This record gives sequence, structure tokens and C-alpha cells, in this order.
Amino acid sequence: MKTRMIIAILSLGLFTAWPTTATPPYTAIIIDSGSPYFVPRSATVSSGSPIRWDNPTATEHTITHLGCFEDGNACAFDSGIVLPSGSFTLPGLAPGHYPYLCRIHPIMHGVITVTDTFVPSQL
Ligand SMILES: [Cu+2]
Repeated sequence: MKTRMIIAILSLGLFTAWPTTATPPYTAIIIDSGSPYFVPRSATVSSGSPIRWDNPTATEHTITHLGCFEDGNACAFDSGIVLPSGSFTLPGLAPGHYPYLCRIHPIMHGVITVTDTFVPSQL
């Protein structure tokens, strides 16, 4: 009887621990100080799926959609300054092609392609 109760408590612990240990459903892009600067430089995600840029470098960067340099309405995302050890997460984008760059280092550029079809997150 006592053993059964212990098992019940243990399995309850497993269930409550599940959400925190689950793999986050986002596409991760790592900022790098050297070429290609964004890893992967070209990422394909499904619409509405979160995208997260991590900055492990010692420098500040931005993730700025090229549309932001045209007019306000064409700007899909602009992270502002992403500090060293910081990150920037986009909750999701509508289907389309989104070239972006770093405002501080315009040599750094990448592209996000958002599709209507399901794409497993690239972790
Ligand atoms: Cu930069």
C-alpha cells in the first residue's frame, strides 16, 4: 500500500515537471561574430511559429527587416539593440520572404522564409 502511494506521488512529479522540460517549439538562430553571422543564415519556418535569435557574442547587434529601411508600413520586425548574452524572439510571421540585417554591422544579413506548410523547428 505504501509503495503504491509513493509511485503515485512520483508519477505526479513527472507530470508536473513535463512542461518545463519539453523542447521549446521555436526556431533558434545563433548570432556569430564571423561569417555567416547568422546561423543558419537562411531559415524556413511555418507561419505563426516563433523565431528566436540568441546573441552569444561580446557585441551588440540588431535583427532588422530590410522593409524597415523603406517605409514604416513595410517594417515586419526590428529587434532594437540585442545585448551580449541577450536574445530576441518573434512570436511568428505571416507567410513571406523576410531578408534582414544588423543595423550596426550591415555586413551581417540573413533571411527568413515563412511558409503555410508545417516545418519542424530547427533545434
Ligand atoms: Cu551586428
